[in-house]
Amino acid sequence: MAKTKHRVLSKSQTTITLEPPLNSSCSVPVSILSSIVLNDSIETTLKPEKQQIKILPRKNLLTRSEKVEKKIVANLDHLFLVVTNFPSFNLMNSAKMAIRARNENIPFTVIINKVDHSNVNESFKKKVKALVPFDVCGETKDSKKFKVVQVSLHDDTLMHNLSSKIREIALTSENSEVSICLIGQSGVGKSSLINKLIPSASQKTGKVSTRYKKGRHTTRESRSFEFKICGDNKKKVFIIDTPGIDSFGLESLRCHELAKYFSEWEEINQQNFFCKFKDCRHDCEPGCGVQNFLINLKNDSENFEHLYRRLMLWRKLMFTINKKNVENNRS
Ligand SMILES: Nc1nc2c(ncn2[C@@H]2O[C@H](COP(=O)(O)OP(=O)(O)O)[C@@H](O)[C@H]2O)c(=O)[nH]1
Ligand SMILES: [Mg+2]
Ligand SMILES: [Zn+2]
Repeated sequence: MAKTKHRVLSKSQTTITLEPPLNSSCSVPVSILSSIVLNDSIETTLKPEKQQIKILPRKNLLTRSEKVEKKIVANLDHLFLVVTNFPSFNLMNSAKMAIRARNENIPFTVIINKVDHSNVNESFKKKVKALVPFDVCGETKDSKKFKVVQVSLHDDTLMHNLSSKIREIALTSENSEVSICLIGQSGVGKSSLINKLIPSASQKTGKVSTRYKKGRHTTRESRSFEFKICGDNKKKVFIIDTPGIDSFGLESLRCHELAKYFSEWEEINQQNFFCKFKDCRHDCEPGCGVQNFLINLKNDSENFEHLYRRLMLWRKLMFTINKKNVENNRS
């Protein structure tokens, strides 16, 4: 019995591309096709009279929810959360993507693209930092996982930095095959970046409407491309393009998912800044540990601002969850 492992390189509603391709006598049954997700590992077993196809267990799965949950991509080693301010930046939407990644234990890097554009200014870059967890104890192992990289399609040095980042992720990974997915609103430049990194990719790119500052959906199909890292041929790196996600939707978002993404509150509490209340809003409650910690940072403007923005984002997300709960209880 010959067993072969295949990687799903692309997937649409009706078609699928596998690497290595299926044996000519095999096909993927429609019943399985709908369960397959981009970057799945599929095992085929050729028996004399029939074929067997199964999806191997996933190490993680990125989903978004509208009315129903939609699976985007599986088995990621790293996520590039691509943001820019042309089209306009949507913090809540990006935060939702980051929360999902965090909860699936997928390390992510925020990629600020189009730094050549005047909208991508310092105040915008500060806003973006709210996506990156605050590092309570200095350079911890975890904090290294969440970084911000600035890039522009029109700047070779910055593009080189992005390639180096990919190389670093690949070389520090224990896996021989490393999958990195680009995710973000449409028009942020995901496909353009991939085309620049892997010229053979030739992904379609779109224009950002100046009037609405919104990107158009040009990438309808998700697709994975092999990225060659120089000097090391043992590692296989796959860079994955996804369609723009303008509404990530987290209808099913729960408080415990927020807790994992905002793990700094727990860390602050462990450093003796205990909140007195179990359900503290970290607002103006007397004796709130997070507020006390924040006050202690007053002379450190950069850290103060970062933590303050994280706090604001957390409150906004909590507010959304609580509002939803109240609405659900009413109906
Ligand atoms: N100014 C500028 N424009 C860019 C940059 N990267 C991409 N774009 C433009 O942004 C538009 C949308 O790009 P696209 O790759 O289709 O975005 P996607 O929807 O995220 O895949 C295209 O017109 C690109 O030329 C950049 O670094 N700077
Ligand atoms: Mg695209
Ligand atoms: Zn508190």
